[in-house]
Amino acid sequence: MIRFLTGGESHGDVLIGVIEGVPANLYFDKDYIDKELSRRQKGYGRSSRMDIEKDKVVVLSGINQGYTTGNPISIMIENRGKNIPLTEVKRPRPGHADLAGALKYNQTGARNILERASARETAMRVAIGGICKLFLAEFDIYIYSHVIQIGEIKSVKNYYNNLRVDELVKADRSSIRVVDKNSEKKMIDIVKKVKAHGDTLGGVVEIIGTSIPIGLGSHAHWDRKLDGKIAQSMMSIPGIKGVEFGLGFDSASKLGSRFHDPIAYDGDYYRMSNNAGGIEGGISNGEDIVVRLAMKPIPTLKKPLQTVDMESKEEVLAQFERSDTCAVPSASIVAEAMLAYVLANEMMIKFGGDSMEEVRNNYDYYINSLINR
Ligand code: EPS
Repeated sequence: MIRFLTGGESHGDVLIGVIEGVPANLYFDKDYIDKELSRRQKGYGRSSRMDIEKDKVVVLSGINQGYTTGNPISIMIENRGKNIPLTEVKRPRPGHADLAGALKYNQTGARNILERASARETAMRVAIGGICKLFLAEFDIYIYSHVIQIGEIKSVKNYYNNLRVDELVKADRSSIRVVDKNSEKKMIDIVKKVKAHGDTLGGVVEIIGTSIPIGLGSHAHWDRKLDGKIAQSMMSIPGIKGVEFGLGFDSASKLGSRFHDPIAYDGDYYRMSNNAGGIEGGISNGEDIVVRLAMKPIPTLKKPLQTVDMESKEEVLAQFERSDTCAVPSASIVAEAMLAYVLANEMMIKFGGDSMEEVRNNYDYYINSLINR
């Protein structure tokens, strides 16, 4: 089993991560992880904070001569944007953790809450997800993402419409992580317009995992279901309000005969469609895993909504702090990281071993055994 913890505040000195359970002898490609960090920092609509941060991972433990040792891996990312005066926030922003957090933790203001609730923490998740991606790549499992909607503008391409999986690499070349050029321009224009009005925007991202073996997760108990675990991890990303698998909410209006994916055989079992998004009964069925997330608009508004001053109890306008206009492209990278973590953990639950060689043997044995089933 792989588990991880993160620590750190948005404007504190560092972010810290500890990941435990990664087998020994996995090549730790630091450049790859740093590239993952820079992918998260891009994206049209981010705040000027992204010009300040140049996220890079520093390894503190668990790696020797470029390879994992099987010990807990401790890593750190330095915050450059830390020298700003951190005044107390008494006018909590609707949509943030500010008010509920301050009341729950018995604080007179929201500063200590928002410093941790900030999406800055997701930088560390991307670094940890990067380690998980390195592990998954050893089994040819890859994870992609792209933006399919910003505000009301929808991309003409998504997994179920006009998209080939090999086109997904194009998302990295787009500042808003959209594969279709026409939609890109419209999305950038709408973010620009909304920013000029002091407002914010959300959107929808699609995450796709490929070459997933049959049999991750389990139907046998509620807390072992793969879609349940992925959904929890996705909902933990700041700003995410909805998650769906495959055709998701659209499946509700389809006939069973039109929705379910017929089974075929060509030496291996496969599906003639993938409306289920690669998971049936809480178990991966060997098709691509397709997850979509709806992200709400960023709650920090230049034209703030009404709130209540926590001291005077007067109705006032919410505090404005430097923030993003739209962080949907970044959320897609964080979602890749979370999917990578859940899948790496599931791989270890099913094929677990203390070294990569042992995991590989267990994996190969299982894959070969499927041929006669
Ligand atoms: C965030 C506000 C902004 C974002 C930040 C998340 O930071 P600041 O308040 O310093 O301008 O840039 O995101 C990151 C720093 C990051 O690395 O993603 C917030 O309030 O959640």
